[in-house]
Amino acid sequence: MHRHSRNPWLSHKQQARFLEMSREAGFDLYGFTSANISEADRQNLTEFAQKNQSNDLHWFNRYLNLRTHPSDILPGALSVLMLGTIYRHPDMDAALENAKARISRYAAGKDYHLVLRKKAAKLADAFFLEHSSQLPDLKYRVTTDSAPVPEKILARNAGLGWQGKNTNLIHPEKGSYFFLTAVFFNADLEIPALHEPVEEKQQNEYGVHRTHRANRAKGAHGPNKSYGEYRPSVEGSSDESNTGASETDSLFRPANVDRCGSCRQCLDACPTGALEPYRIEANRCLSYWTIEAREDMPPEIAQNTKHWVFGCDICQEVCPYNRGPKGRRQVTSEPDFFPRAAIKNWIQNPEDPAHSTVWEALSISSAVKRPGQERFRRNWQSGSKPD
Ligand code: B12
Ligand code: SF4
Ligand code: SF4
Repeated sequence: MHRHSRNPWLSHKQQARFLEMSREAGFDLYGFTSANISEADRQNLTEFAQKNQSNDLHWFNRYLNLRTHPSDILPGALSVLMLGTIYRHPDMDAALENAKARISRYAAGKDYHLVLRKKAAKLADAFFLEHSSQLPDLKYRVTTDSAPVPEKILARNAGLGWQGKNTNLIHPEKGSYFFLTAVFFNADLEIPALHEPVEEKQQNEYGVHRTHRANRAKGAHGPNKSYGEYRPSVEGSSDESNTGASETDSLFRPANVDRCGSCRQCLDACPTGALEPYRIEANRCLSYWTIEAREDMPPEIAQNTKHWVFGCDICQEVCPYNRGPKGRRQVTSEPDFFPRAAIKNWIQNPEDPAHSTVWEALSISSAVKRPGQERFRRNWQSGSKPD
C-alpha cells in the first residue's frame, strides 16, 4: 500500500495501536472508516428528514447537510474511529421485570453524552500525544449523539455491527445495548481499515479473503472501505433459530453483515407498529413520544405504551442477539453506566415527579432530563401501572 496524498496518514500499525488503546480505555467495540458516506445512505437520511419535518424531529432537518456529508464536521476530516460502549446491566434488567413505570436501559446510569465525550477525547489525546512526532498536525472532534452526524451508518461502515430490522446497530456477540461515539480526524487510512487488532499472520492469511467479503457486505461503502473481521467465540449461541445466525455461518464474516435472516420478532413485538424491515416511522415510536414529542400522544399510541414512560426497549428486548446466555454476558464495564438507585427504585415505585426531590433524584446528570419535568410527568400520568 503506497501513500499517494500529502494528507497525514494512519498506517496499519498506528491503527492497530489506536484500537488497542480504545480497548484499554474500556470501549467494547471499535473500528475505522471513511468520514464520508455513500449516496444511497444520503438518500435514506434525506427521506427520513423529509418525513419528519413537521413533527418534533424537525431538528433533524436543520443540519441535514452535515448528516449527509459528515466529513464537514471537522475541517479536513477524512476518517473516523467509531467506538461502542455497552450500557446494559443485569440489575436494571431485573428492576425492569416487575416495574410499574419503565425507563429505558440507556438512561439507567449517568447521561452518556457527559461520560463518553470525555472518555473518547481522553483516548484521542493520548493517541495523538504518543504519535505527535510522526503525525504532528492531527486534529480531531468527538461526537456522541451531540452533533448531526449519522452514527449508526458510520459504525456499520467501521464494522461494529449491522443495522437490524429494528434499525439499531447490532453486534453478533455484544447485542445492541451499546452507545456509539465518533472520533473524526484529519488523516487518511491505510486500507483495508482495521476493525479489531489482528495479528500480522492473520492479516496476511486473510487479507484478500476479507477484502472480497467486505466488498459484498451491505454498507461497506465510501472511498476508504472498512474490512472488519468478526471471529465468534466458540461458546454455544442462544436463541437464534429464526435468525440468519449460526456459529459456523458467522465464521470469518465481518460484523456488519446482516444477520437478521427471516426473524421478525422486533417487527411483531413493537406495540405501536412503528417498524417495517430496516425502517422506522419515528412518529409512531414510543421513544419519540416519550422523549421528543411536545404534543400529547394520540390515543392509539397512549393505549399501547406498555408502561414505558421514558424511551422504549421492546424491539431490543425481543431480539435474539440480546437474549439467552449471550445476552446475559453483555454487561457494561463503565461504572458511570451502572444503574442508579434512584432510577431502579422509582421504576418499582413511581412517585409523582412533580415533587422536586423526586424529579431531581431522577434527572440530575441523567438523560431523563431531556423531555423536562412537565413532559416526564405527563408520561408518568398516562403510562405507569395503577397500584
Ligand atoms: C433520530 C434518532 C432517534 C429517533 C429515530 C430512530 C431511528 N431509528 O433513526 C428516535 C427518537 C425514534 C430514536 C429512538 C431510539 N434511539 Co436514537 N438516535 C437518533 C439519532 C439522533 C439519529 C439517527 C438517524 O440518523 N436516523 C435516521 C435514519 C434514516 O437513519 P438510520 O436508522 O441509520 O437509517 C438507516 C436504515 O433506516 C436504513 N433504511 C432506511 N430506509 C431504508 C429502506 C430500505 C428498503 C432498507 C433496506 C433500509 C433502509 O438505511 C439507513 C441508512 O442508509 C442517533 C444519533 C446520531 N447522531 O446518529 C440516535 C441513536 C441512533 N439512538 C440510539 C438509541 C439508543 C435509541 C433508542 C434505543 C433509545 C430508547 N431505548 O428509547 C431508540 C431506538 C428506536 C429504534 N427502534 O430505532 C443510539 C443507537 C445505538 C445502536 N446500538 O444502534 C444512537 C446511535 C445514539 C448513540 N450515540 O448511541 N432515536
Ligand atoms: S415503539 Fe418501542 S418497539 Fe417500537 S420501534 Fe419504538 S422502541 Fe422499538
Ligand atoms: S429481532 Fe430479529 S429481525 Fe429484529 S433486529 Fe433482532 S434479529 Fe433482526
